[in-house]
Amino acid sequence: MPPATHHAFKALGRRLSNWGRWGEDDQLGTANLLTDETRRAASRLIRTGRIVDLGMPFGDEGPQTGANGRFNPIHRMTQLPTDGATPSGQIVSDDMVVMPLQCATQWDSLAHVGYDGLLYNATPASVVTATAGASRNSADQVVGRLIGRGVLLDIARLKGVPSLGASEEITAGDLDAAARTQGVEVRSGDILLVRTGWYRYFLDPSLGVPYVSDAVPGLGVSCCEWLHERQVAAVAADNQAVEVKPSVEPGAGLPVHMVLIRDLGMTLGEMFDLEELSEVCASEGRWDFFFSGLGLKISRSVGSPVSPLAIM
Ligand code: UVW
Repeated sequence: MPPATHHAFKALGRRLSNWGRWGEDDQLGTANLLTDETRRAASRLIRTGRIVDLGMPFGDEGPQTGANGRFNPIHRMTQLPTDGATPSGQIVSDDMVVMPLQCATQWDSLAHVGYDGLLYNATPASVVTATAGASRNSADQVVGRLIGRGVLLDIARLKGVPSLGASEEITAGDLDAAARTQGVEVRSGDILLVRTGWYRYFLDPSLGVPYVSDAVPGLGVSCCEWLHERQVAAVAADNQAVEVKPSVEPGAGLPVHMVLIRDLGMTLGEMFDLEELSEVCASEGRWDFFFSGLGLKISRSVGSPVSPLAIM
């Protein structure tokens, strides 16, 4: 295997880099492209008011297998209405949850992935510590801003299949073809949702294909430049990692993560449920909508659970 420094994605990352573009102290990356103007324009896309829920349930029915320290949420009660009543008769239930922030529908922050010791905007990886979490580029910096024009590119529909195949790569050409076929333009400040169809394996385990595994379809490296050229603010998909696994570049790990998160400063959304949205968009003949993806502002976190919505 060549030394790590020779991987092709690094040259691409250098070429597309947004480091310094919004200042040396910037921690928002391409979320800077979400402005008052993009939010105002997105609000005008609400026509019927119909909500399409794009999130997974956060429960023990989640997709995690225990691999990589990721498990499904553990929900416990901390107070029960049968524990006792106040003199007025008041009774109370409280609860708590223990979960990895990467366990279900989630945003990856700009502290989640880097390479060669650096995170987005030349931030040293040492800003993430075991006791303090991420003192820069954390999820809480950005997740309160992820709202705007959402666009769905439905690659499974484009290819006429319920789901792309295991390890099937989506190329920039596929994104172009989907946009052309659907008659939608991807513009600066959009939050792009890409449907592979893989979510069906989470919804229906009887299909016998693991939803979380090392062989999933998703974006290939050529999509990084496509997203950069169109000035996309954030990208999300219905699979585990947004990108294809394993990567086409041998030994590269997660090159799309590394280029998008570390070099472009782009927040990634994973495990979005795009099944109903695909049907609604097809039946309404429109592929853009008001998108709300506000995450949890967990201090110094590197990821955030999210319950995203499309409002039609
Ligand atoms: C890794 O597996 C590193 O990340 P993600 O969950 O974002 O795919």
